Amino acid sequence: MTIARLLDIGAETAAAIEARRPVVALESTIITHGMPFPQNFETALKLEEIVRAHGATPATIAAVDGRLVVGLDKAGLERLARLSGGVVKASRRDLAAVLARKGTGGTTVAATMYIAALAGIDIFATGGIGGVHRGAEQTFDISADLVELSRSKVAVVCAGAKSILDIPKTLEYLESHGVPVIGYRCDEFPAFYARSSGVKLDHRCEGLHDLARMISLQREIGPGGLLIANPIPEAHALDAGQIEARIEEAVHEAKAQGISQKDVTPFLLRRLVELTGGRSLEANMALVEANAALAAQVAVELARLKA
Ligand code: PSU
Ligand code: MN
Repeated sequence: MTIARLLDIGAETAAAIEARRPVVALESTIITHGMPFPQNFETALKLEEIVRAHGATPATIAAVDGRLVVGLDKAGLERLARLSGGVVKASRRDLAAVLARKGTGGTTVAATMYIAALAGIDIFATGGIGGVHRGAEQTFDISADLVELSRSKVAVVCAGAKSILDIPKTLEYLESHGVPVIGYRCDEFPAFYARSSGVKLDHRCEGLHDLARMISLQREIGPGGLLIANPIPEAHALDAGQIEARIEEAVHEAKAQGISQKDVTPFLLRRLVELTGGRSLEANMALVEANAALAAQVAVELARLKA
């Protein structure tokens, strides 16, 4: 018996995987810990709609009642959205404990990548990945997302990492662990709310075909996946200086309140929404939608390459 016995793959997702049609995985910590209700539910539905509109099948992944579900239905998405904050944030190391108690939780980028790979899904869209936190030289706080990128053969489309993190250290870590980082039509790693971070990338890609070829070759080279950085659409980008000041404030508060470990990222995201009067939430929604659209287009191209 393989680990596949722990997966519940939705009928539509299973049919698409079986027929080698394009599928895009979506994470669920963004639903349970990344956005408030009801924007989290609206975004979850919108992402699925966008993936479909670009010719791929969406598969939102989560832990539900002790099962690893791949391809949540609308009722499942709504239930998770309403549980916002009141449910486990499940990274890879939490999966066994959550399943043992028949628990429910939003899966992080790390856990979602791992489950997507088990299900045979090659590409995954999210907003921002976890990374090396500011002050990591003291706290050692480095997201399991980075480790998983070096292990699971899944391409992750993100809008970079927000500067609640230490972006140069995050990129150093990915380099050490052999994870390719490709800028989609950009030369710098994007900073989530802003289109650039000042940190140069080694590889830039202009088109979908080129990107699909890189993903397909990285699948052969392995052992891990690949990170595609897609800057937030121009119209939704926030002023880098202004957001930076709010981030400093939120990071300072987290420290003062003794927020640590897995609570750090959700705390900072929540505080930023408050400190920016909702502007950070709006930007977050726009960039994750753009990532879903790009991931779906790349998935279509990848399926074509394989055929
Ligand atoms: N960054 C965001 N939104 C999010 C997250 C990160 O802008 O929702 C979530 C993702 O699920 C990511 C997780 O995998 O937080 C990283 O948490 P940590 O830093 O504790 O590894
Ligand atoms: Mn952490």
